[in-house]
Amino acid sequence: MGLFNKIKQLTQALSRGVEKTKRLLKTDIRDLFKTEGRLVDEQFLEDLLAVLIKTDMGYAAAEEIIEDVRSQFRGRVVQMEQVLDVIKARLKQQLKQEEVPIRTNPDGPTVIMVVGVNGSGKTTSIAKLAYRFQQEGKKVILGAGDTFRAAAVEQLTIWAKRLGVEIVTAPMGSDPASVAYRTVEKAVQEGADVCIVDTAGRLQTQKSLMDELSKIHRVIGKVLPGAPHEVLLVLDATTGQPGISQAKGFTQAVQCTGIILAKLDGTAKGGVIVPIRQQVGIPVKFVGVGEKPQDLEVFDSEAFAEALFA
Ligand SMILES: Nc1nc2c(ncn2[C@@H]2O[C@H](COP(=O)(O)OP(=O)(O)O)[C@@H](O)[C@H]2O)c(=O)[nH]1
Ligand SMILES: [Mg+2]
Repeated sequence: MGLFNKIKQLTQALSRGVEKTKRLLKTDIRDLFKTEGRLVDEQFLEDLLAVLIKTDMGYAAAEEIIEDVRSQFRGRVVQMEQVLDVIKARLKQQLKQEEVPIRTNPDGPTVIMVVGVNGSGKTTSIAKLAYRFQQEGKKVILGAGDTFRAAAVEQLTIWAKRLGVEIVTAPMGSDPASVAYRTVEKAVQEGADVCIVDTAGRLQTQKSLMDELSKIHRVIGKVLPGAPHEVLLVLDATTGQPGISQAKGFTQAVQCTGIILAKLDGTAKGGVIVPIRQQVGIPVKFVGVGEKPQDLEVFDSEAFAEALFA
């Protein structure tokens, strides 16, 4: 597939996820224009800045875009499309990242550990990942490492049954590191391709719970040197800007390798992906766009910027 078609396909896939953010941008920006175009004056730039900030992209990024619009169009009458093109071009640069969906292990199971605060979408994202790997013909094993709540084990067990994948569980209250250990061990023994370990939700400020994550990480590495190959941090897009400090805290405490931005479909604050990209030093690998196993899309910076204005 050519690059153009690939971006087009990714754009279509992402567009339902950014529906709410897109609607906000479209309606509010359109309101700034008349059919005969619009004079780009300071008032216009100020109003445009306010619209951009509403998406939670942050002041710095919005100001950068406004500078582009100012330097290109100030004092001229322009059409909306011209302005949107300038916004898109800058957004693409702001979001740019290496294309690395998932780092796989060529000599054995790829181990993925999933972390984040309570309710961010970890367990659901694991089901989505499992579904995605299954579609690729891969054998998946899940580890119910959230031993904190009985309901959490149950939830993942239901997903495992529905998807037809194996799951390793332990009674509530048991050591999550031992669940992780047994999951990876089983994956190695059974020649599974992918093994995904769930963890209980926690705050980046809870030192002992963050230490527990490091322990799980270490234990996984003992069963399989080099593992985990990915530590995915699940962020809730509806949290908006406060999610940034969460992400920073998590990446400092455990070595996260990528972000899944869940619940993008539920918010008009999809612009939050900009400060996430710029301030948290790890790539956004996937975005969650619904509650079903199919509702996980690969993040692509070009496609994302296109989808916002499609
Ligand atoms: N709309 C929407 N809901 C989601 C998405 N991801 C998760 N959820 C919902 O968010 C809630 C919490 O998800 P869960 O996976 O249990 O979070 P966890 O506590 O981090 O494991 C559930 O009701 C999920 O169905 C998403 O991408 N979009
Ligand atoms: Mg959970």
